[in-house]
Amino acid sequence: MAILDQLTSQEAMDLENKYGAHNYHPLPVVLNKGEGVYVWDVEGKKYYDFLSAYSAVNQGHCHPKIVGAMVNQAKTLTLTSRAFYNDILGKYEKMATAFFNYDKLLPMNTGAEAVETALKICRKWAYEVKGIKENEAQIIVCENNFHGRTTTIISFSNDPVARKNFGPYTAGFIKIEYDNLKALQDALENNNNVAGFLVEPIQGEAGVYVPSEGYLAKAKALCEKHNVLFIADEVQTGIARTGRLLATCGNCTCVDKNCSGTPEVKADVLILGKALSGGAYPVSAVLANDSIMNVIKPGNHGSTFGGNPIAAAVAIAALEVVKDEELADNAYKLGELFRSELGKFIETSTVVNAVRGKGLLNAILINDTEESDTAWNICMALRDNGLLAKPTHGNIIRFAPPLVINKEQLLDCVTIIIKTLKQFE
Ligand code: IF1
Repeated sequence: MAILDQLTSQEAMDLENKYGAHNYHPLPVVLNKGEGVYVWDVEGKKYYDFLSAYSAVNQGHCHPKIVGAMVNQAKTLTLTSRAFYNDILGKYEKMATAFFNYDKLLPMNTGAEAVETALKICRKWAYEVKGIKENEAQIIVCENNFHGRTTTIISFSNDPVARKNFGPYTAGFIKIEYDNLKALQDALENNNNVAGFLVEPIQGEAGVYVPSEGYLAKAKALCEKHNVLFIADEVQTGIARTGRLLATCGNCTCVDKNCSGTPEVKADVLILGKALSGGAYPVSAVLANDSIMNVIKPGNHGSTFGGNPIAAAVAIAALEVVKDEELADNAYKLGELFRSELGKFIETSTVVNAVRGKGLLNAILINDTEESDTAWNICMALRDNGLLAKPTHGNIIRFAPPLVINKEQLLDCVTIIIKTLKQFE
């Protein structure tokens, strides 16, 4: 078999199982094409993509503007390293800092790298600006967080599968309950060594937990009161996914067109990834104002590919698509429709307990235990019915289509989802 011969699904899965590390348990479907809200498997079957690579493909698969920018840049200059300047990184940094209203951007590649970068910036700010004694800085995080898979990040995870046997763990983190302001207040009031509070505006992997109304704003206010950095991990919730440019925009109605940059909750440090590139290329970023970002000096931090020309070109195009196609507004309106339609079904369903989410980041709670395989079996049936989704923890199924989905396609997907759920009633 020549290496680039067309494979059957089974052949492709067998190759991955034999030659690839078993760090995933994918749904048994083998994709070889994507376009907008659709993906195709190697046998030519068409599916709605209701995962969007965990909210990386917000702009739709293979968006022509994004792919075009990537191809053009790839033909010109792919990588310089940061040993030299290039003619597109500054343009991207200028555009993105204006887009999100921050003074500066530190470019990285993956979401986890950006989270690690934010933690380093927070610690350095704590020692050099806040005046915490060196090596004493503490960063508050939430139970059931997901911020990536590096050793430091899993050090403050409470997911045993992500954490066990990867010790010794990085110190300097305090875990509190998510969506619990008293817990945050207690952690802040009794400890002058707190440097930052790292939080997901919606806990995606934990099961699309939307915090109480006002939680983020009050948490930010508590951080301000105690001179602690509010660090928003918008890797999954950002870039229009939740019906606003950022989840921390809250109820701000400027959407994309003329973002004033004064969201309901403006993070001191903003972490972006995934759809910052529209899923075409690894692009992540940390944004902050000068009073924070300027603690970083030459040699403190970096990455071979961080801010490379292709990443810069792709990110510019990806952000322009978000604005030009008003994806946040579309996500807001179609998210309302999605939850309303599923809500009607749930009223009489014995298999689904609830639907929750914001914009087009939603999840349904299956009426079974976390240990059951019902959610998995439902996703297998959804696959057979032409829609791809995957459970998060046990009995929760996340639904996150590309934000370019239109009303007709969304209602078609609602029909598929309800028809499939009825098979399990
Ligand atoms: C996998 C989960 C989602 C993230 C937030 C940082 C990162 C992620 C809020 C790190 C990444 C991805 C990782 C991917 C599956 C997916 C995921 F299931 F793992 F937890 F979305 F919920 N902050 N999330 O969601 O970004 O380094 O991956 O670029 O690891 O399987 P990354």
